[in-house]
Amino acid sequence: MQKKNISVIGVPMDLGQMRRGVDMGPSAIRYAGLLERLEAIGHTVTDLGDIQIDQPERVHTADTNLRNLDAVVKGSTALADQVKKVKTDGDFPLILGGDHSIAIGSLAGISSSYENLGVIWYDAHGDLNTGDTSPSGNIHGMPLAVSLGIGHEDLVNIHDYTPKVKPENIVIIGARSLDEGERVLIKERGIRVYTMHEVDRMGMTKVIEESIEYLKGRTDGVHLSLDLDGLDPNDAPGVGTPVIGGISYRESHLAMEMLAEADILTSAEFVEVNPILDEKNKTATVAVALVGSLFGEKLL
Ligand code: Z70
Ligand code: MN
Ligand code: MN
Ligand code: MN
Repeated sequence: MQKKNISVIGVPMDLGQMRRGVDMGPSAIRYAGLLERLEAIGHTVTDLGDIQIDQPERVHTADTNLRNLDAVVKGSTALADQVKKVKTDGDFPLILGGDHSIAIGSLAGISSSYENLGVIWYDAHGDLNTGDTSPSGNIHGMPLAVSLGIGHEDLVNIHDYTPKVKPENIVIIGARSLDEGERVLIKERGIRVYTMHEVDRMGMTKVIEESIEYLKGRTDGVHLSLDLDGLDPNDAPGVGTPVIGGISYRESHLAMEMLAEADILTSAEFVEVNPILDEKNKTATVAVALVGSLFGEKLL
């Protein structure tokens, strides 16, 4: 793979859900050796530090079904500003969460650089809820819908344009927990989804081959949004919403290696690492190992 200028951005965001600790995700991932790992491959890495996110104790929930809405909008806008700067410099944004609501800001900052941004959403969940369909009011269950332009106007209009992605440019991999409203949206908009059924039936090799082929033909850049809960909780226990029956560590490595070989990614984020719920930083260590494979680390 071509050597890249990678800009690392941490987002200590925990306002998109209710478990404390996910705001320490960026620290845990750095502590697991992220920068050294990327530099050892030969990439040039700049750590831009963390985006400032309000503390939950100081946030007053607005009169809406979206928990911490205003503070999430504020943090997402700050992230979008930073990501856009990185894109303008021609560098590769590598964003560390934080809960998955950060994808709202990531995609707002990235997408204006493309006509047809592709998105790989690696996740146990669809994250396609709105304030109306959400069972929880948690914004981390909504970022993909928001990026499609579906949801609260303050979220969909960050950086003053919408939508950030088109439904036909999205591939979801690893889904095994979908709410009713999300199922409806997937069918209505024709979003391509490889649930765990397809992962088991086709094997990860075919899932990624098809995904790459599909996105290559229709997009001019691809963002990987990897929620660690896409992996099986045995391999990635430090997440707020574990769902059994997930993608294995080995399948995930294979997926990252195949994406590295195809060299189609233009940005990536790793989210939902929660060190409080983790076993000796295992999940952050898994995240860093996957980043290594994604950026061209080879066994031999
Ligand atoms: C559920 C909701 C979710 C992540 C859980 C869960 C969403 N569909 N997303 N964990 N990363 O509340 O909307
Ligand atoms: Mn915090
Ligand atoms: Mn998610
Ligand atoms: Mn998830």
